[in-house]
Amino acid sequence: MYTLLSGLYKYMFQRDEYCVLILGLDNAGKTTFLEQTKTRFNKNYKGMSLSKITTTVGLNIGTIDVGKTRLMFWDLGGQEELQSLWDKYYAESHGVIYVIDSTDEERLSESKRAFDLPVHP
Ligand SMILES: Nc1nc2c(ncn2[C@@H]2O[C@H](COP(=O)(O)OP(=O)(O)OP(=O)(O)O)[C@@H](O)[C@H]2O)c(=O)[nH]1
Ligand SMILES: [Mg+2]
Repeated sequence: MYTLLSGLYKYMFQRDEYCVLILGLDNAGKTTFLEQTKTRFNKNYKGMSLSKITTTVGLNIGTIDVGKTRLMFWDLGGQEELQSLWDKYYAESHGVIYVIDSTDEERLSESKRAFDLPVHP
């Protein structure tokens, strides 16, 4: 009976939660993407002015609900000295969004190198 009730409770009230990493070079547009996504999916969220976004040192966390699913985004800083921190988060994440500034051709190969960074489990 307990199993049945707890199963019903979970079905009714619990959301599936997934963590998604947002990675990419500094200035690629990760935090801007996250702000835009939050504004789009969270009805009452008054997005911050995009011009106020400054480079991320550390981590921004943003959450959106899509149906019964909750997505938690971890937006990490993309500066070179922060890239070594990316792999600390892989194990906890369910997916990765890799952001590339397609107009910044000069940094495309740098972006590829960062994407290929070795992962240390
Ligand atoms: N025109 C244009 N500018 C953008 C777009 N996305 C981001 N930007 C601008 O690019 C700059 C960097 O954006 P951020 O979102 O801070 O970049 P980031 O990837 O979070 O950078 P770090 O936090 O340093 O890793 C800002 O001046 C943004 O306004 C876009 O789609 N179009
Ligand atoms: Mg940022």
